[in-house]
Amino acid sequence: MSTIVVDPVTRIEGHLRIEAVTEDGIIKQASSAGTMLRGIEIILKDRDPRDAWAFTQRICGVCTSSHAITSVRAIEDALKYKIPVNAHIIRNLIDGAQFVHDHVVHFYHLHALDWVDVVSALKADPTITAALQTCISPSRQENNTPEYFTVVKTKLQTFVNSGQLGIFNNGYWGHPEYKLPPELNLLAFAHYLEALAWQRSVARLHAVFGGKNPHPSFAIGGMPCAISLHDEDLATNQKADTRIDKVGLALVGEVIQQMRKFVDQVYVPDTLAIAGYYKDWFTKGEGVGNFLTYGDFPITAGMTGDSLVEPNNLFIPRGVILDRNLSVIHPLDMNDPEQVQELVSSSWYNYSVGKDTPLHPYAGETTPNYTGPQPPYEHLDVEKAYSWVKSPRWRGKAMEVGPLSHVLMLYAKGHEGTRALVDKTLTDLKLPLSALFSTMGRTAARTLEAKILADEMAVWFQQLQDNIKAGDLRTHNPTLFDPSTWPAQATGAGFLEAPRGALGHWVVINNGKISNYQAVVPTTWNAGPRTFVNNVPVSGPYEAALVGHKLANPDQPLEILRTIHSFDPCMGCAVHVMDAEGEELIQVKIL
Ligand code: NFE
Ligand code: MG
Repeated sequence: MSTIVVDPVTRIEGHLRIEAVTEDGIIKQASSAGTMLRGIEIILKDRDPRDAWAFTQRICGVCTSSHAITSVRAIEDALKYKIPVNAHIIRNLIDGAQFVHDHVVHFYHLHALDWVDVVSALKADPTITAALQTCISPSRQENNTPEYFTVVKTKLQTFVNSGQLGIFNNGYWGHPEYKLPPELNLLAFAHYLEALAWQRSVARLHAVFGGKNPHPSFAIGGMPCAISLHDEDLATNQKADTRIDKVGLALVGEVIQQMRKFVDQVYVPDTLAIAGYYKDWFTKGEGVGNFLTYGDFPITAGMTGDSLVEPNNLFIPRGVILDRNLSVIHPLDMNDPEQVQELVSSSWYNYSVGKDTPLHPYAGETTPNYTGPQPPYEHLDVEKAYSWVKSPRWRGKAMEVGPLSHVLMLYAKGHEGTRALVDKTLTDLKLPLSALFSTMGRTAARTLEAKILADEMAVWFQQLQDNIKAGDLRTHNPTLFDPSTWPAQATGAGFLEAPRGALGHWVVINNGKISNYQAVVPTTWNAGPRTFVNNVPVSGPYEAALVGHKLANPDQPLEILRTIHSFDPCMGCAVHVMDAEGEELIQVKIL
């Protein structure tokens, strides 16, 4: 028996430590620890609920708009503020853009290097790479020539010759588990560089609607956007005296096309090509086998007037799938104390009701109580508390959230586009449906949902334009915001699907002030530590997914990175930081 420690796991957001107990190179038990504390929930106490969105989006530098919208929805739910249909559409577009942007960045800049050996690309023949590009993405008209790939290869050679690999330093280059031919490695590296420029450009959609990115500006009661008042503005490119004028809407349309093109011509074909070399990873990293979605993207077709978010009218449906059984979708109620709970059995927090009593977020508590060893330490005490992340549970069960849950829920509900895309992908790869329950299945699901949502964004954008042309210009309800009209007490739950999965905020308002605020976040669901039912451990998704991995070289635990990255961790979100004492060393220790 030996314990492998990876701390911090890199190419993620925030600070994550994995301790894996191995026997004969196979992981028998894994412990997932968030090693930094953040206290947004504490900061929000006694504040004006109208300000909550601005604070909560500082939970994270990645999914800033996700927290903002979720927070606004929680306050709107508490105060029964309905919003206009155009505001729903704009929020759909903002969240959809967040998914597509984030998934591409995750794939190329955070996860691909687990599968792509950058140094091997130096051996590639650019002519073959160009042919490969044409083969896997025939519709791509640019950046597909031998000359282009020669330039990329020279760039890479210059970089390597400089001896300063920078962000590629400490990669496990040459690891026997890298299986791609040099030409595919070069292709992926070229797209790594292209995706850097692409992501900067498509972030402009958030700036049109939210003023800036990250941390766009929002407000309760809709979207603070004025939409062009005149049809001719749309037609003639004349700048109107409004903030979202022709230029803004045209830019949104352009960005959506830019997103769809990159997803269709680069991201999807690259994922399929890479996955074809790693088919064994469609049977590893299964995880807990339970999947949860709060659901999101209000269906705006046919919607008129003002409305709250209705859980039964969502593009990604709400529900729970248990034991990989797609034939039953269990209903989920976010207000039911039996259903959404957070436990701190293995976390560095105290509950006034005792550490082993689960709490629903309305009654949630955030009382830090660090009981771990003082750094520098060799091990965490994984038999006791070992993480700043709490453990959310649905009826006591650990749930995976995120792209795989979204795609499975759409598939289980019979969404035609999803079914066609998933079935075609599996047929092309000659894999059964069960292949989705895996590390590579999770990664492929993220790619497929980027396509599903990018395509849907074009539909929402058309609806927005149709509404404007029909004279419905409202994005905001100006009669709201008056605290003198609020009830003395109110509770509200806001939900959203973020790129990493189900995000919920719960707020309790007393006499115009926040008396309790709890965010239960996607990475908390996935990264949370063990809980116990009748003393039997219930592992979270990260921990469960790592068990059974065989490490080809324990000094370079690439397999751990592959499976952890397949979830796209965001520890900033998970623990909601800055602890000046935090461990900063990049280290892999074999103890
Ligand atoms: Ni910090 Fe976030 C997303 C939210 S995640 S990135 O997606 O909410 O755990
Ligand atoms: Mg929380």
